[in-house]
Amino acid sequence: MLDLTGKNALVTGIANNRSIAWGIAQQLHKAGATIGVTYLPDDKGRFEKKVAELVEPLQPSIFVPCNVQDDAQIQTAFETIQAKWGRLDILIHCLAFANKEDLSGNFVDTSRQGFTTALDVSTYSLVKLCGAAKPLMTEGGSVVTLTYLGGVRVIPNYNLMGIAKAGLEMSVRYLAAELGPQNIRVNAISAGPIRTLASSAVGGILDMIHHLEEVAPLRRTVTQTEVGNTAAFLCSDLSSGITGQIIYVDAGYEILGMA
Ligand code: 0WE
Repeated sequence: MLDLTGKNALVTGIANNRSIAWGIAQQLHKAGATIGVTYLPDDKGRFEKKVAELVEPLQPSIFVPCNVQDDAQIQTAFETIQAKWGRLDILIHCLAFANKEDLSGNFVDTSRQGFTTALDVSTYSLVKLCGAAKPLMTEGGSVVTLTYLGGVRVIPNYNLMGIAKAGLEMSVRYLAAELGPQNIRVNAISAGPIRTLASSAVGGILDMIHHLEEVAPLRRTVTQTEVGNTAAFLCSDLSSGITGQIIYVDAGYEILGMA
């Protein structure tokens, strides 16, 4: 049975009710986990209010700001976890950002600043959060991050994010190898395209989704709940032998050669 009772789970990357991170948080909660949530703070606190209202039904015992570009915020967030929970079991990493101009046009035009920012937020943040989580995962743990096929194959316009995801997937393997002896497992879910705040800002996402509905083996896209259920599996003892893996939750699209 999938049972996460008694486990403390920190979920990053909830922006609104379409966020994949929100789908994951709900499924972890359903399986009995205690939920902690981080949010990206902004000047007016609008984001904080919105996310707080959304996650209220899960009664998160931790709700902390965490801009992963700021080491001090990461440190403070994990001090809160240490103080409130003492132990962390599950870390969900659902963070990515690239400047909009770097998600279209020519990849060769990517700026140094844009490259640095995208890899800082989307790739380095996993390494940094794992480093902060490690001392708190005293009874082992499970780390799950989100990736995309554009980190393995060339997908039009994914451009810089593809490089960030390739780095993220390789980070999963190095982290899994290094943290394995402490029984901390590290895996990624490669989700098919889903309409979210991030993807909706991308031109042509609807055409991509319609194409997928025609060619993917399951003839449909996947839902936040399906990604959430796979995350719950990866966080549970049902997956105790799995680490360092990239699991595709993409209605089968990845297997195709002429799609
Ligand atoms: O990883 C992603 C989205 C990542 C993302 C999206 C944005 C849009 C708005 C990162 N940074 C930003 N920055 C913004 O300003 N996906 C897997 C969704 C996605 O994004 C694409 C896709 C798909 C699918 C971009 C181009 C082509 C396909």
